[in-house]
Order: sequence, then C-alpha cells, then structure tokens
Amino acid sequence: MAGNDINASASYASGLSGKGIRIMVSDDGLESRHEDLEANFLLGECRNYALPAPWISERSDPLGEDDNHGTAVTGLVAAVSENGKGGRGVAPKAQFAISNFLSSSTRVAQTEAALINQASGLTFDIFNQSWGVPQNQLAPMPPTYTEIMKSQVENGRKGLGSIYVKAAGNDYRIQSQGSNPVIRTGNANFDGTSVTPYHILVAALDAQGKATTYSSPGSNIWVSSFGGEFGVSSPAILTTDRMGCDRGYSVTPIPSPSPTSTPTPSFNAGTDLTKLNTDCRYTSIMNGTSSASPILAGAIALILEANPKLSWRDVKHILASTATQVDSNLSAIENPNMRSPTGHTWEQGWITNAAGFKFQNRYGFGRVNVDAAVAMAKGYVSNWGPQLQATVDSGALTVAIPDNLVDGATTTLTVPQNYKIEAVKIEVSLTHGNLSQVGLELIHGNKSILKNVNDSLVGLANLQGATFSSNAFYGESSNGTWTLKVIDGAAGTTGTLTNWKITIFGRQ
Ligand SMILES: [Ca+2]
Ligand SMILES: [Ca+2]
Repeated sequence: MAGNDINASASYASGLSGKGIRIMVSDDGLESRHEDLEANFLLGECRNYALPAPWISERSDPLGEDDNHGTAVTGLVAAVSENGKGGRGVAPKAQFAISNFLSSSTRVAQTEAALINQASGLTFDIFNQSWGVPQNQLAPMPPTYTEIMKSQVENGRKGLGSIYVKAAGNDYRIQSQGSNPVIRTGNANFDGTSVTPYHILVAALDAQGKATTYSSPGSNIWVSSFGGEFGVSSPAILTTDRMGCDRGYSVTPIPSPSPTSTPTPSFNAGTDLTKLNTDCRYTSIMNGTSSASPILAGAIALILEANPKLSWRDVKHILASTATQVDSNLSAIENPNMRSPTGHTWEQGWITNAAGFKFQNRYGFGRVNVDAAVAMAKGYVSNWGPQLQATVDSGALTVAIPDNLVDGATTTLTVPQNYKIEAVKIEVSLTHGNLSQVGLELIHGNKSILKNVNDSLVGLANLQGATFSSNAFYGESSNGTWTLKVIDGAAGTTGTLTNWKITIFGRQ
C-alpha cells in the first residue's frame, strides 16, 4: 500500500547507496555469480564451514539443493541497481560476503566455534542474521558467544562497534480450538542468541504496514521492517533467486513461515506471460523476518554512509528515535486462550515510556524511517562514553506462584545505580511443571511483558537462569524499584520462583 515503506526516497535522491559499507550475511550460501549480485560480492572474504577451520573461503555458493535462502536474503540488502537486471537492494552499492552457517548440519559443522565465527570479523560493518531457533523451546546463549559480540562492539569498525541485525522469528501462531482462535505464540526472547544488548532485533510488517501473521513478538525487539506475507492474498517480497529454473525457489518451496501449500507463482516458475523471469533468476514469494532483517541492514548501511562516525549505540539510538509508530490503535489483548485468569491482560498495546519512547512487543519502537534516521545521523556527534553495566541479584527465593491467579507473585529488586537505560536483561530461575502457563512481567513505572501466559512452551519444565531482555524502558532512569511479576495462567500445575537478577546496560 502506498506510503507503507521504509521512507528512503530523499536519502536515495541525495545519492546514498551504501557505498563503502561492508556486510557479512550469515546464511546458507550464496550464488555469488548471480547477475544482480556479483558486482557487490567480496571475493575471498567468505566462510565455508564445510572446510576445516579457519573456514576462509573465496566463495560460499550453495552446498545443497535446499540452500536457497542466502541468495534471496542477500538480494534484499545489496542487489545491484541501474544495471538493467532484476531489482535493487536497499543499499545497492554496499558490498557483502557470506558465511554458510545455515547450511544443513549434514554439510557444515554447526559447532559453537562456527556460531562464534559467523559473528566475527573486524572488517565488516554490519552482520545480517536471518536465522534463529524454533520458539517452542528455550535456547540458551553460549557465554562465549556473548563475549565475542561484546568484543565486536568494542573493537569492530575501528572501535565504533559492529552492527548486528537479527530476525525476530516467525513463530506467532493463531490456531483454532473448536470455533475459537487460540494464540500459542513463540517469543523472540526464547532464542538466547537474540537476548543481548548488542543486537538490533527486527520484526516483520506486511504491505499494509501492520504486523505479519507470523512475526514473533518480544520485548527484545528493536524496530520493524518489511517481511511480507505469502503472495496469495497479501504480497510477499521480490528478490534474487538462484539462476535457472531447475534450482532455487522456482522448484523448492520457501522455508518457514510459508506454508508448503503456497502455490509456486508462474513468475517463479519462469512461465508467466510477461517473460520477465524466463530463467528463474528472481522470486516473488520471499517473506519472513528473514526478509525484514536484510531490509533493515540495508537501511543501516545508508545511515552509516551518511555518517560513518556513528557508534553501534548511536545507530540503535537513531533508529529508536526516528522509527514511525504503526498500528497505533492496537488494543491490549485480554484473553486469547479463553482460559487465562479473569482480568488478565495477555498482551499490551503501545506504551509511551518516561523518556518519551513508544514501544510495543510486536513492533519494537516502530517501522524504520530511513530519511528521518539519515537526517538525524548527519552531524550527529557520538559522546556517550563507555557502556556501563550493573547487576542486582535477589539471592535464593522461595516465592510460591499461585495457581491460575491474575495477581501472580511479585518480588522487587532495588537498583542503586542511576544510569540512563540502554537495555535491561533479566535472568529468571523458577520451578514449574508447564512453562507454557507461566507469564513474566517487569514493572518499573510501565509494565513490560517478557513472556505471555499460555504460550508455545507447552510441556517444558523449569527455568534455570533463563534470559529475557526488554527495550521498553529505553532512555529511562534505572535507579529505584523493579518488580518482577510471575503469573500462572492456567489451572493445575504450579511452581516456585527461586531467583532473579536484573542487569542494566546504560550510561551516566
Ligand atoms: Ca538490478
Ligand atoms: Ca497452573
């Protein structure tokens, strides 16, 4: 729909193109000789985890017949413009390499060392990570991964910090239970590799500018970009595909979130009457937060080109400050599961925090607005000093979580440090026989819902130092009382909160 875009026309008119920006696309391989990608490809700077360490590779072309994702993702960030071929990426003169971290485990070594390696490299400005774990489980963050990311934001870009853009996930689920719709949502916080202050987590919008049917919610989301739907009743996204009608998305259905029943349009099959795609070099059915992420990565390339002196924190601040609120009349969702305790608010609408930032769990701070971000970036002077960090620990607790009660159990911690908040991380330990029933809310003035009751963690038991982060308090003061509310949202199983910690990331 007209007007629902990343608002970049003034930036393009001023000549911004991503020139000079180097991007590492962490994905499953790239058709590096693609006619609309090759000119921006960084030959010799790829990683191939099918090789022995250190995995340095001239190219990392697809290893298997289903390695189609990376070619589609890369086109969105940096397909070449003004070459008479295909389309264009958001940053059509940015350069990129690929690490084939997502290739099937039968072909590459998906070790912790490879996980760390795909996020490493001081010569790259931006890392695009269009991946994550299925959000019907809790995946912890390996401590060594947190360390490498901290090192990258301290040392990457000559000390200004590497930028990490990551997909929020495609696990919002509405199922039917009899005649009632039931939401059993995943949550971007369930993927430990997404719960750091160093990431910019991105949610996916549809062509109307609202949350897509699949985009995962999460208090750790930063902003939204476009992911599209399935190209059946609402548009998907057009991008590069592996060349030839015998490979790529012309023969293989696109992965989650697309239903396998999505028909292959004639454009993809190379048989449409316009004859614009007779060799199947492009696809019209890409979607997912996998698409929202490279579109945001391209937007950030334009912002960095406008002001290369921005730090990673400046980039996050500018994105949060200039994002456009969408779906502003979104209401709180009261009881989608038809069984939560009476009076319980399952998910909130938009909040405005004490620092004036608007935030909502499906959108973060809102839709990326490139022209506003570029305008703010020009002349912006970075002067925040080092990022500070303070943790307060509850020690051992035995707080009973009452069964199926809206009031839940509440405990408080007092943060003595008065930082201006850049990120908040919570670590929670509790016993409970069915984590799906458990809701977590963090309250400091406003409330931030970290985990919805009756969500996708069906049948899992106990949290042991599980991490959740929230951006809802961005820019506020950290000192004072923080309340954690733990709610059991279904009759039957109960549990006990045994410990929680809060870590504030911020500045004086
Ligand atoms: Ca092109
Ligand atoms: Ca219960």
